[in-house]
Amino acid sequence: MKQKCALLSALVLVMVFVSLGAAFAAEKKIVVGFAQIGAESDWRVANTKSIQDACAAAGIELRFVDGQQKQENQIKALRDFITQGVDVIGFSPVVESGWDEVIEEINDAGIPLILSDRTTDIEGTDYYATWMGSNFIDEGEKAGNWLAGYLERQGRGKDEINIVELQGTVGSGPALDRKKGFENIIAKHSNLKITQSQTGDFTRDLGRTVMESFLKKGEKIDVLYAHNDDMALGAIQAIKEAGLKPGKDIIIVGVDAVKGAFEAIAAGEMNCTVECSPLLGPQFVDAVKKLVAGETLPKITYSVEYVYDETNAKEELPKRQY
Ligand code: GZL
Repeated sequence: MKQKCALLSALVLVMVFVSLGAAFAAEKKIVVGFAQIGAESDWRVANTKSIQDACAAAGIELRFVDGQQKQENQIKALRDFITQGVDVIGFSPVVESGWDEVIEEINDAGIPLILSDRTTDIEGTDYYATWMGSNFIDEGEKAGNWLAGYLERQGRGKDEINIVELQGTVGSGPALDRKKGFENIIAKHSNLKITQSQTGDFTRDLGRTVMESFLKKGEKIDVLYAHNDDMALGAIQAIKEAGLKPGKDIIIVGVDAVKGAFEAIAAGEMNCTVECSPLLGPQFVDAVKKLVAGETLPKITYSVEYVYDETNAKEELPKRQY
């Protein structure tokens, strides 16, 4: 009899501990450290909001650092996350190179790493759990193909066309690959030439300043290809101040598909924007939860994206979230 009571009380004790453990596990908040690039563009602001909103909705504690477009700030934030022992680290690298050391420290600490939006030049894919974002070469090719088709439709398919290019942040994945993708297409059309190309660092102000310098050269400019809409919108100001009609005297192609680009296209001041979705928050939270649950994720997940111009921008504008 006594043995039965002892067994029963041991069983009850075990059940109490198990349920306490489960309750604790259920209670323990997931803590994520996210080292963001900065707030350089409407795209980035929307990207940050998407991640913050999704983490808040999921009850995830987000420790968010704005790197102000400086690599050293992001590296410091990543090291702080390691010291804090967060559950998962998220990160969008401002440039491709210079991350080897800190990434090794993250791997040595055994903290899963999610790469969001941008890429690094580190060999292989073992150093991160998953990458989510856009195919930047594809975006450059979409821009080039749209331009070639538009010129054809305008009866200018054989004209000598001078293109000026506003590049994104020097050394960043989107700047390198959007240039590469666009040039893949330009190479197929001998009448299309990039005559001037300079970085505008993805910002509106610099886009405007560099466009002013392009215009001051006095060379014929038929097209502006900007690696993001913010630089295109800044350049539109410079084109107007030079007494020219943006969207007419100079064809303008951007990337991101931010609201300002839709408004400019609807006003006839811009011609095309290639979508690059910043709304990665829900995908990011889904990946965090799966990693914490011990699941393995696909190494790459591309966003589904479209091209907008005067044929569809007006109708799409009211639906835009960023
Ligand atoms: C692209 C993203 C780029 C945007 C810019 O995924 O990294 O950075 O195109 C932003 O607007 O600054």
